[in-house]
Amino acid sequence: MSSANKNLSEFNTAGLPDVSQKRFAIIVAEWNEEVTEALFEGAYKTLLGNGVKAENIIRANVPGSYELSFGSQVFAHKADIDAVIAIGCVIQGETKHNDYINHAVAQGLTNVSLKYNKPVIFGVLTPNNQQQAIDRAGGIHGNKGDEAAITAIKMLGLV
Ligand code: DLZ
Repeated sequence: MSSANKNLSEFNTAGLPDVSQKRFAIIVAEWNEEVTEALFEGAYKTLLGNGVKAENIIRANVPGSYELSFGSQVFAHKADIDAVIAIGCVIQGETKHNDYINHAVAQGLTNVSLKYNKPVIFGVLTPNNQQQAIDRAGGIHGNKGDEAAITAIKMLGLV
């Protein structure tokens, strides 16, 4: 199902693991800041709403989505971080830069997750235009930040 037919803020929370003692890092790309701030807010509030303590949520900014892999690695490497959520928004432009960034970030985050055996969540929007991004950052299709937070919590149930 594409996100056009799904609300990213609606999920089944039955059976989520207890994450009251878990520590999360949220890495936020500064490009498309209006969107990434809304995604961060969604992720942060969803973690709090599911029992995570505010002092156990660490935020770090990186310049753009391309830097999310390294930013995530820095925190995944830390023994006291249980999961990392990478937040970004890469909007398709006149050139193919978005393809290069999206593929690099997807691969980079996967590599970090497997290297450190920790959930590293792809909270990156890859829309065709600004409106599609807004629709998924607290708009008509919900908030991908919410979805990323729930995904991190669910994955911690496996570790
Ligand atoms: C350069 C660039 C462009 C054109 N577009 C975006 C974007 O839509 N979203 C985003 O997060 N970052 C973008 N960047 C910046 C790159 O991610 C990166 O920060 C720079 O290429 C420096 O490495």
